[in-house]
Amino acid sequence: MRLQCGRHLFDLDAPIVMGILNVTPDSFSDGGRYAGLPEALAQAERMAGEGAAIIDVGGESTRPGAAPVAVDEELRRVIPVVERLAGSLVVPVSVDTRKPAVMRAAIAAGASMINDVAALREPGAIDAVADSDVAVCLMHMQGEPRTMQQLPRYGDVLSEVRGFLRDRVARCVEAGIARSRLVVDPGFGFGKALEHNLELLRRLPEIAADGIPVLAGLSRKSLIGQLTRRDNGDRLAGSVALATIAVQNGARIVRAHDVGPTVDALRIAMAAGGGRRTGTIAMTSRYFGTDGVRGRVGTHPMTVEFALRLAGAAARVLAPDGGRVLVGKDTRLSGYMFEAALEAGFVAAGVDVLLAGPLPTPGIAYLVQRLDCDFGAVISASHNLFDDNGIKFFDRSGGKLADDLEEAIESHLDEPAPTRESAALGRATRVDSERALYQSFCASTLPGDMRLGGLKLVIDCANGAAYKVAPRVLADLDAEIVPIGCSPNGRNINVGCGSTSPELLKLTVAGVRADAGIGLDGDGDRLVMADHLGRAVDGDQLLYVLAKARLAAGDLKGPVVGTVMSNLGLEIALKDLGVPFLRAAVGDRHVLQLLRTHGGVLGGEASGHLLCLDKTTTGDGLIVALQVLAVMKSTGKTLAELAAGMQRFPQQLINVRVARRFDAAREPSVAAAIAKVEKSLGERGRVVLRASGTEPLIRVMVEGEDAQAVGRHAATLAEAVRAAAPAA
Ligand code: 7PJ
Repeated sequence: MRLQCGRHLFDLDAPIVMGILNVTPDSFSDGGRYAGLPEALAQAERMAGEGAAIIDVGGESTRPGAAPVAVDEELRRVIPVVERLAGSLVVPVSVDTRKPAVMRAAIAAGASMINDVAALREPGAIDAVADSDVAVCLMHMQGEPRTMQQLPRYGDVLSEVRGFLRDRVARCVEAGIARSRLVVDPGFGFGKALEHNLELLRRLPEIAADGIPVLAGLSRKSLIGQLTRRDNGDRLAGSVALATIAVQNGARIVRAHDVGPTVDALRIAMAAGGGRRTGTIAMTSRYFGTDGVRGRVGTHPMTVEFALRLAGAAARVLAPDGGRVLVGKDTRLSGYMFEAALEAGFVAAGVDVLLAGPLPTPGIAYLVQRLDCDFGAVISASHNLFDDNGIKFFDRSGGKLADDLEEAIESHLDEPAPTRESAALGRATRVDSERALYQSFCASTLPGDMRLGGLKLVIDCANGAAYKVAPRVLADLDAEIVPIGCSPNGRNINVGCGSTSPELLKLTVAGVRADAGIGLDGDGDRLVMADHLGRAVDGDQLLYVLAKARLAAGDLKGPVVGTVMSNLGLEIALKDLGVPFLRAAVGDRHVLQLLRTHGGVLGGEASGHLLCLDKTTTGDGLIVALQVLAVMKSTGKTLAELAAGMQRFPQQLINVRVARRFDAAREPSVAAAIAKVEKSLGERGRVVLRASGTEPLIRVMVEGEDAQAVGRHAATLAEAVRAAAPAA
């Protein structure tokens, strides 16, 4: 679960702590100690040092009975502090305010989050934050601070609080605030009696189930006094206990005065609970996703400054005593910037840099090993448009970094990039001619001394990383080539061409009467092909063509591996050949895992991310295309003829948006509907229900021979899911 927080991006898989900085003269828990600018700065730095991931600055006391503060007074208290903190702290700054004018001024002063106890209900508050990239915390409160604790009453406190938060989230989303910017908070102590607070804490998982990160503010609150009879200055143990329980019940952000002890407690809770990062807790943002660091260029973490630190951190972990790194990229304009930043960071850390320039990601994976480098770095955002970019690393064998190495790199990311003394710096070299090593490797994956003379091929490189290598390899093998999508200008990667937009490829193949078309994506790991009639041949069909040919040649090992979304036609066609077929979860790493477990060599997804493990260790679009061309060449058949043995079944996918995620297939009514559809489809049809990993969506997929029946069944099941979904 991610939270966008200004230019920061939090991965909330592990909880984080928000440190409280009160700059009010009357704050109930720290009595105005941080009202002066120097005291406030020192306290913020202390909390960041103890592991606070956000600092929350508040200039209006909301303690029960407190009187409101005038706008000018609040601005005077808060804005100078925010300006200073935003300019000097590494962690983002949040501002605790209800006033639109303060929100606007805070954002202008560099705040990354607005924490509003009134959930943006003041007129103008939504507008004040909508047109920015700050995170927003929406809190529930009954009544007003002055009177709220007098006689709080609820029918069902959980439904009321949750209903309120859902409504506020919906209004924010309507106003254009992305869900990825929102946080919700039940507002402990805000118009709630002890029993309400305890029930909300117990039932926090039900609020967290909505999929918006939950913030819990329990630190030093009066419920601790009610339970322990201790006054304000003596509530540390109670606060830490409540923070731990909140996190175990699904809170992702804990607001705390005593940052150090809270961080310790959460670290232990996470380790004991067997969180993914055993023994550690991410007290700063986690940057590495499944595909390295990704994002919008110019927005954290895709900035030049971050790339420099990333290089420094990677060098510390992957080449601590100096060594050698290979850096490759695709064709995005921002590639120049990130390449230079990585080069500087590596050289400064004493690592020699080989700059490969534009080269497919699988080409870098190959050359890291071939050129005996300690690790590799690729600058690419794959099939995304040019204004995104990403950085990922390979280990010395060209494989993905192990989790513990990624975590070690992350742990250095808040440190400045190291600079060694001048005698110990690395050197940088451009390695243009080494590209030929990868080209010959690609050519060597063809059987014997096969060449491609006599084939006319359209090659579409998506204006991306393969634009030099792919046409060169094919032409050197004597194919007649018609290159398209081979004129990158920094902005046109994946625009109207390549494997994600195959229309141009299909039209061109038919138009120039080519034998086949090859469409790669921006970083060259995905492939779609077109037959001589200009019809697309997708990943499932290519997998079938390769499996059949390998079977005939006697070198098909293990099962073929697809995913739960692979077309039923592939399964049936392979069954007819007597080839075992297994389905992995969606995602190339799951396919790879299953192939390894069962000793298979062929696998992949309809999107064209295919693996031929007998030829190469990673998904390589060009190498897979060469394998298909080899089959065409050796059988003398057209791609259309080769693919004809597999009948694609009509598929219908419906995404059903639900109020919160649930296990749809377990609901008796849905299960009954599925059973009915499955019975009517028989052996020649399939139903898949999957919950989206990131959104409250249930994906309903039906496959069968008759497109109309498939559409009807899908609609019926979608309706059954909708009817069974928990109420909002
Ligand atoms: C909270 C808050 C809270 C959020 C305060 C105090 C009183 N913001 N601001 N949640 N409490 N989001 O710190 O005890 O619980 S002020």
